[in-house]
Amino acid sequence: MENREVARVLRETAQLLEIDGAPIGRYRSYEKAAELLDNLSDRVEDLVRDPQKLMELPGIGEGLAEHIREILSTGDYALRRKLLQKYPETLLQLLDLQSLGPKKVALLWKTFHAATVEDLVRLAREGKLRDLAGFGEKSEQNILRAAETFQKSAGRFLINAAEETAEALVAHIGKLGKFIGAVEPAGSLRRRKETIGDLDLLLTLAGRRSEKLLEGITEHILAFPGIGQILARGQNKISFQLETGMQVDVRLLEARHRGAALLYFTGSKEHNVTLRGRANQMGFTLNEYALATLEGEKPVAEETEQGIYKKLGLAYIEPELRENTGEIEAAEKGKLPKLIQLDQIRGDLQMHTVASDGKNTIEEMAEAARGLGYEYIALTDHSKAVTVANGLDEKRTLEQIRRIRDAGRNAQGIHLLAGSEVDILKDGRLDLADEVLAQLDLVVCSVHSYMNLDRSEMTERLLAAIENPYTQIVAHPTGRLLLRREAFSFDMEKVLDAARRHGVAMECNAFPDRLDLNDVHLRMAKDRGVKITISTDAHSTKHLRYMKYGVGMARRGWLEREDVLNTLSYAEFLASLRSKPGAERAGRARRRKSA
Ligand code: DGT
Ligand code: CA
Ligand code: CA
Ligand code: ZN
Repeated sequence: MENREVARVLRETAQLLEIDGAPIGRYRSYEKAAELLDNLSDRVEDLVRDPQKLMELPGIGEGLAEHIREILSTGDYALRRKLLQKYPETLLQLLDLQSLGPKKVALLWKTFHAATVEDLVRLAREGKLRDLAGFGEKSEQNILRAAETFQKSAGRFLINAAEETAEALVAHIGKLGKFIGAVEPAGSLRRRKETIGDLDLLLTLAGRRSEKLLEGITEHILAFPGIGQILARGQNKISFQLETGMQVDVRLLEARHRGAALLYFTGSKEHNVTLRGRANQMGFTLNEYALATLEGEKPVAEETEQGIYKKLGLAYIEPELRENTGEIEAAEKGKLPKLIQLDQIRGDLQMHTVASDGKNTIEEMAEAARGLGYEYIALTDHSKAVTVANGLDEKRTLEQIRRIRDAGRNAQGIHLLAGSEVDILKDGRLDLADEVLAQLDLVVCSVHSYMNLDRSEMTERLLAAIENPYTQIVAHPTGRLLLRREAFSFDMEKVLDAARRHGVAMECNAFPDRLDLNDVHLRMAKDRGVKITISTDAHSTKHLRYMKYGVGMARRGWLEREDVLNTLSYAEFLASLRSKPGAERAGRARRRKSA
């Protein structure tokens, strides 16, 4: 069992105990143990072999060590099972909803026997939640929104989860070696959509299909570890569901159909429909096998996507653009954007260290970034308002600036910018004093609280932040958390116009559960001449690799190299940033350094 699976059992036990009205001391110890396991770098399964080792962990006594052993050997925990005889398992789902804790879930269960998200939606729509103690009309609305988000995201996955699974499958299928040509993802993953419904993999056979060959390939694919249920097993398609709930469609095709199949199964459906219409008007049919003449069905292009687009009088359209939002007209006129690429990124402008809620030091982040070939990074720990993330007050920020400057002097081949992710307070003021903001090389601002303000208040708040002369970048501007929390509501056009006027850049946050701004907003920003930064918001060195997801979103937003500030060289980047009060001094310091 993985640490996080053991942690999940412990956490659910804690939640069920709290619902059951157990004293706080009792359930807190399970919660703490779960947190500990989540953050542990050693595998608990290895630790458990030595009884002493487990108890050396802080907060793990004899009792908890015994519980962990039970979970590892049985896969579950007796107390959890016992509680689940008293309460339906779906209560645990309710706990995943934003704004619902165990106390409220317990009350809902006692009062209405509400146990499912559907129950909640019904009760909220009937206006029955507002009168409960501790609820109210506003929280009824919040619950309704959270429940609807939950229903909408059911069965969808974050792009990094989908991609990691796809990579594992591609590696597994690749072991078939000479029997196959290519194995490649299509569908929404290839289009780099922010969430993925199911995985579509295309397997191109090396030679002609034969019964025996297909049988062998199918056997091998279905031996992939973690398959829960086989849904279809045919000559052209194998479908299964993994234990994680993710569904996979593998299509088997001959090499000559590869281009047509890639085009068809990459989608989007809307892009395909328009393309097919165009083909028909030109006297062709287009399907997953070929572009062919209407009469005689003689293929005119089938092996490559490029060839098919060309025959249709179109420039090649990158998968990220295939959403039927003007790309076909642009391809016809030769007006497609030259999309930004991952290898054009020269720096990462938002990341956290151990100073706030990150896992690595300044030096470790710098070293990892250098390994990725970056020329510069900004270290941007949280400011003090974000107490849950151990945000830095003025004094600690000044210390952190000093530390970053020291590390920067010692770092070889990479420039370190002393930054901060400064909280935008409820009224739009920034969370650090001007004297400190003036000392920073980079001021990245963002909202982490009071996300339920009404539209006009939130707009004013963001406008105030943008008008603040110290603000240089607004990070994750809409606050959405994919599959969990909707974007907060504000007037995007007004905010983008203000950003443009004040020379403030907008972030495309590359962290896979944010991807914020999204494709639509990025395109709006580009059209208005607003500059974009793509940053990972890394909380550990391994998150620095999430840059590719941000670049994917930027490509979906039609962004080119010129639209993105962190494709610039260090000197050009500094020159393109909004110059803020205090920049003179910082500039002098930097010149001294490079002298
Ligand atoms: P997802 O899985 O919900 O994230 O989104 P997609 O785009 O991967 O959709 P999916 O898996 O249903 O289908 C993959 C591609 O196959 C889709 O983008 C276009 C193509 N496709 C599937 N069904 C149809 C269809 O009925 N008509 C057309 N034209 N294309 C289809
Ligand atoms: Ca799909
Ligand atoms: Ca599919
Ligand atoms: Zn943030």
